[in-house]
Amino acid sequence: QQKQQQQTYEPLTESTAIELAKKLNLFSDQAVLQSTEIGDGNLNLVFRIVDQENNQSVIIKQALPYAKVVGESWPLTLKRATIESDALKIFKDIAPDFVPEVYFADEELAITVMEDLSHLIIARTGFIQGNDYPLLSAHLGKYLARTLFLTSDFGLKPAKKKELVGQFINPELCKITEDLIFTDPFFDAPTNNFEQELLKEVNQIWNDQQLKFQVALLKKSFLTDSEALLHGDLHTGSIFVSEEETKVIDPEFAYFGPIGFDLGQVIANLLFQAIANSEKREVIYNHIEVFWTTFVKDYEALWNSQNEEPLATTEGYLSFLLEKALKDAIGFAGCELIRRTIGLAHVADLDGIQDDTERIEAKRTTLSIGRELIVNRNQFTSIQQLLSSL
Ligand code: SR1
Ligand code: MG
Repeated sequence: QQKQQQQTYEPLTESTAIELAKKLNLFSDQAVLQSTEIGDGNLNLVFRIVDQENNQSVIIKQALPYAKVVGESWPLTLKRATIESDALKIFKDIAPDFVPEVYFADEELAITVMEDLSHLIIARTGFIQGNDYPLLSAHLGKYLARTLFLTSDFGLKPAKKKELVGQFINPELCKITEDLIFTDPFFDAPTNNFEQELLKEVNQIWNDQQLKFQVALLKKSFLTDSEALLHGDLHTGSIFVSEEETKVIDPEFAYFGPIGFDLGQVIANLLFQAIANSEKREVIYNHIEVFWTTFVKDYEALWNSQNEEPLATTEGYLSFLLEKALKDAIGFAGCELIRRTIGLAHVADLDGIQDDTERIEAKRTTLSIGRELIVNRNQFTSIQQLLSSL
């Protein structure tokens, strides 16, 4: 009976988070703990628990049974907490430098207790404050080469890959992406959110059959191509950084999908910075180029050294796949650019532009680049070609 009571789900408060930390023996019995709710995302509670005297701290992340960004009217599975902690553990094994450590997870309470990364800053926030993170792009290229190769049919034995595909069936979170990225922005859906000044451009999108046909193909790829275990929501709000370190957090949208999806989200979220600040364009384009070339170099090294697929040595196979990943990434990046401009969930890079005329102009540019990337993605054969077309 007592165990059952302890295990019943209830949203934590700052004080019950301290009680939980004590119950889990995360700190010494005598520790004086402070707790602050620091969650600024769309979905979860995040508590930072600190023992100042002993300079120790942990993060307790808890899923809410609804989407915080909308409210209790949008119920959401608690199972995403387990998807997230399981994905973090797998990614930590594969790419240890770029993933926080999980200390404890509980499915019933929907919590993950993990390493406190408060010495770092969320990459989107840091960029908006005018900072740059010279190693970020190479780190993300390395992280994705490892996670996307080592969880694919090239890096895993067939039975293990299929077992993991089953473990990471994530229908509710995938449905959010299917709706918010691939569907709603292309129709007059109630979830959409955009300034009236953009109505002309938005109507053009809703009536653009060529664009919608290409979005349908990208959505089909997202629905059906189980290539590797994706992070699933790899925007710059899911990345902690400093000048030396990069840590990828929040993989609650993880599932087996097309590798271009994670790659494209990184590209799009870097592009928001280049569009919002023309003086940063060269720096950001350089990040995108380094990101892609590092990904290709490291993926190629893994392909040549750790491949489980006998056909991998077939001439032209790797270059075909990498070219396909680039085209897919460009298309998915285009979808991310459009949905963050007119869909439900926006980005502070654009919304934070104070001057109305400048902000609307930046959003028009974003929509136009988004369309070009989606419709023309198959014409690009190199990242340099993409960047010089922008
Ligand atoms: C209702 S969730 C809205 C967005 O926040 C998440 O971080 C995902 O990007 C999702 O699309
Ligand atoms: Mg998130």
